[in-house]
Amino acid sequence: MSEAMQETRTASAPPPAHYDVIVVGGGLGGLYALHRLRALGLTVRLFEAGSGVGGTWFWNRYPGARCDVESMEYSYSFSNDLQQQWVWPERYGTQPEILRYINHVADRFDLRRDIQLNTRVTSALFDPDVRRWTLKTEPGDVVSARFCVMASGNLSTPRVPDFKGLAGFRGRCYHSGLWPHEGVDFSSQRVAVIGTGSSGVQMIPLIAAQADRLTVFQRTANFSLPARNAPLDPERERRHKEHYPARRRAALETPFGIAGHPAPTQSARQVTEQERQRAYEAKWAEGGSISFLYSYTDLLVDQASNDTAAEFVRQKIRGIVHSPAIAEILAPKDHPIGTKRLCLDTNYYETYNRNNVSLVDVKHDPIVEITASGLRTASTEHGPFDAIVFATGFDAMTGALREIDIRVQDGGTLADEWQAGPRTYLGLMMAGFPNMFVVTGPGSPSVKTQMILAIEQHTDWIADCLVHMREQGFTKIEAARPAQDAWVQHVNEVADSTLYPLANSWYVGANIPGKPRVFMPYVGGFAGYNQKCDAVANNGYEGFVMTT
Ligand code: N01
Repeated sequence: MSEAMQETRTASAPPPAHYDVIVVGGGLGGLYALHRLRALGLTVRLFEAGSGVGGTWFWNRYPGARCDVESMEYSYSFSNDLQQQWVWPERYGTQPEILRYINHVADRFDLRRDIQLNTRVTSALFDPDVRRWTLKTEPGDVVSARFCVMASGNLSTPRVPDFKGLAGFRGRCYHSGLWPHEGVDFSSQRVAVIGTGSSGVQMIPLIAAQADRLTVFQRTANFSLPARNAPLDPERERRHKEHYPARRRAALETPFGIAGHPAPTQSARQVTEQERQRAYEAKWAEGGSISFLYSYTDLLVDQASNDTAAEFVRQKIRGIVHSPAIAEILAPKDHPIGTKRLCLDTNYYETYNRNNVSLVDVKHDPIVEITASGLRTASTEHGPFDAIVFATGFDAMTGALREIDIRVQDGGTLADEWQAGPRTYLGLMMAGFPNMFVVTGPGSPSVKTQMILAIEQHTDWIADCLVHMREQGFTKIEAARPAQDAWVQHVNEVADSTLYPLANSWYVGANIPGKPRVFMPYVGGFAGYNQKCDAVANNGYEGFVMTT
């Protein structure tokens, strides 16, 4: 495993072509993997397509981009010094602030010397005879490694729908996930935004405030709750930091990987209408999505209970938006609340009261084509527009991995293997693809949790596994197909016992035409999942096959 360990390098020397581990992706997952695995004495090289580290937070620079998990939670826990010393200015971190934090981590832990930027991994080929992966990159590197750790992200493949006429649009086009680094000034412009997921909901109020006119094209109305962002109260910060390690441990015992929200004890159906209203009002005033979904035990599993929360939010929308007709378009009625990613906003619904903002319901009046100067729906010509902003989302969870030509010598590709939907064992490995780990892959809680906690849990598991292999003299590990089949079945059964599959969400790939409809994240809760991973490891890596 450690044939490259002895090599010494200087800053100017070309990197060696053989490593113990290649990490793909320089976001929060990849950086922690590099830090953790290098500390084991392994030679590690990290490839990142962008010109800087940060992953999601490097690319998504649209106006208003901000995390919807509170800053004190959405941060690394592996270094107590780091979490004690870093000061988050606001309740929810802005994109520039989070990127600053990530860069600080890269410097503080001296990660940059093993990171190669501007390098997109294009293929990975496993040779069973030598038990090594050979990776090729877009600038033309050819490197080999015993192990690959794919930290290529769950929401890292931006997607612009294949609209007729798009290439002929004479104005500027932007995607939320590929935002120009220098920013965009929409002053005096007529702007169209397509998409009202988390990205659209965050950017729309800011673009509306700057642009001359904004037209929003909404296909699915989304539920959004007030974030109630504010400067972080120093006393609250002090109290949090005083118990930081204990809070992090407590987070491991929760379904969403976030501590501080007492688990509900009652069904929404067990209490009176009055009591429910009081509870929802309190959560609405507090802000945040976890707290709201945690109002009752069964909001995500019982339609009638869910209806009570959904109706509460619909009434709020009707109360905020002055035009009853617009309020009805904005009030979601086609999916249970929380089954698409619940958005958090600052003045989202209020924005539709501005007289420079209009809303087009493209579910009932679909976009037919982009014209040279605007956009045509079935009934109307919209525009002219100076700019169209696509807040149309990502090829989520599988896109980044499927884009790399991953294959085993003389075998099929991972993309072929996943034609009917992703298949993994614990979201960590794929049967038939030895020595390739995934950080927060499909089949793990990933996007349904506090992502950084999920990243640390996965990476720690991978690190422990590599130590075990080194100690036992194993050079190859692979997920066993029966274990993977059983896990995939379990992931589906758990999802089917909830309301999640009722929504056309990116969790099921519904935003990508032709993508198989498979529920991709594991929604059985982070705590149980973590215990399962520990049990597997403690049981001799049950379900994995290791060979010397
Ligand atoms: O993407 P989305 P996103 N015609 O897929 C619409 C994370 N995130 O970038 O719902 C017309 O959610 C699409 O309509 P529909 C977070 O996990 C976090 O906003 O498919 N419309 C939808 O309205 C989030 O869930 C943060 O019917 C089309 C929108 O585009 C995930 O990233 C911030 C269309 C896409 O919404 C993705 O969010 C931002 C078409 N052909 C993102 N195709 C925070 O932490 C798509 N749409 C706060």
